Amino acid sequence: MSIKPLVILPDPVLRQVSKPVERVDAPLLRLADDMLETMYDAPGIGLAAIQVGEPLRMLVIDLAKEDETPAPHVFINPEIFESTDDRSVYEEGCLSIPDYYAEVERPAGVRVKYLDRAGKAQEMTAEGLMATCLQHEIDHLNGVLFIDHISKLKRDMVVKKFRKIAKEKAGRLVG
Ligand code: GNR
Ligand code: NI
Repeated sequence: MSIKPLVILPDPVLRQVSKPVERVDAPLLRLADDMLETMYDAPGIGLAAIQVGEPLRMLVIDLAKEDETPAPHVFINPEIFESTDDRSVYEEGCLSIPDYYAEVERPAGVRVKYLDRAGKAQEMTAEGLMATCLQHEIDHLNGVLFIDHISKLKRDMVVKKFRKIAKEKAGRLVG
């Protein structure tokens, strides 16, 4: 297993629409394990493949607290087929937008179809943080970031700040 570098805003890779997984095979499961290891290392509670530069429709989630037994979930080709009308607000963050947090309102519950690690079709009904996290990750598969759900003023400020950081980093690399 290996920890992979994270793709950070404003990298245009984050805006790609990921492609469906065609077969659940050993290299794909290896990628899932690398994503879990990368997520635990960060640490984060979810990660989409595009965040490690792989434009595939796969995401991992583990909501277990640090003192709890790990509960890794792998979702391949996930699709939301039902959302509740009632909404909930969570303070979200993203490993691709380090150290920035903002409240986002989303449907409070979702039902998701996906393939598991065995390539078997599954359904999950999710509420609370799992529902929010699934929506945040499925957004990544479509090139959407949580800052797309906040005001344009705030979003423009965040993007500007991360552009500046990227420029400074590029400058240091050139020396
Ligand atoms: O680690 C993460 N925490 C988080 C908190 C609230 C809502 C969503 C998330 S997902 C995020 C990891 C990440 O960037 N996944 O794409
Ligand atoms: Ni994210």
